Amino acid sequence: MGKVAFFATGNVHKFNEARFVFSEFKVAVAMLKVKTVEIQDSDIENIAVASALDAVKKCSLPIVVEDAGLFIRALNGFPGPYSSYVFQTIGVNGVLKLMKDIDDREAYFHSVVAFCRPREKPIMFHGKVEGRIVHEERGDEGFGFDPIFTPLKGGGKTFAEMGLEEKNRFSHRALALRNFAEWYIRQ
Ligand code: ITT
Repeated sequence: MGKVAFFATGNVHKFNEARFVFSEFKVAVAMLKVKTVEIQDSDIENIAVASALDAVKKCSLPIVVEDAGLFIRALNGFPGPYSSYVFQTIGVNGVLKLMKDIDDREAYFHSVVAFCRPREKPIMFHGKVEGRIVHEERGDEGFGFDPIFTPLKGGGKTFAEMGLEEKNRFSHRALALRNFAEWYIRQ
C-alpha cells in the first residue's frame, strides 16, 4: 500500500500544490484544517516547529506543516516571517509602494516543511527560490505575493501567471516538499 501524509494547513492553494508534489512520489495526502498556533518569530523554522508540535498535540497523528515567507533584499528581508500578517494588512500593493523608488528588486521565497510524529521531535526540510519583485501585479493564479514575484528561471512570468504545475517546477514549497517526500517514502 502507498503512503499517506496528513498536511495541516488552512490554505487550500498550499494543499493543492502539495497534492501535486506528493503524487509524483505516489504519496496520498489529506488536508487537516486544524487551526494551529502561528507564533511570531524572526525565524520561519521556529514558526514551523511550533505549529507542527501544536498540530500533533491536537490530532495525535504524524503531521506535515509548512511555513513560508517572502524575503526582499532591499528591505533587509522584510516581510520574511511576517509575510502572512503583511499580506493581510498592507497587501501586495503596500509592498509595491514600499519598493516604489528601489532599483534592487532581488527577493526570495523560503519554505520550511516540518514533519512530526507524536512524542518525537519535528524534522525539517527546506526549499528556496530566488527571483525578483516586479513593478506591477501580473496574473490571477496562485495566492499571496504570487502576482509580484518572478522566479529567476521562470522566463519572466510571475508565479500568478503560471499554472500550478508550472509554479511547482520552481517554487520554494515544491522544493521543500520534494526533499521531504524523498525522505518520507524511505521510512
Ligand atoms: P497555513 O495555514 O499553512 O499557515 P498561511 O496562508 O498562513 O497558511 P504561511 O503562514 O506559510 O501560510 O505563509 C505566509 C504568507 O506568505 C502567506 O500568507 C502568503 O502571503 C505568503 N506566501 C507564502 N508562500 C507563498 C507562495 O507560494 N506564493 C505567494 N505568497 C506566498
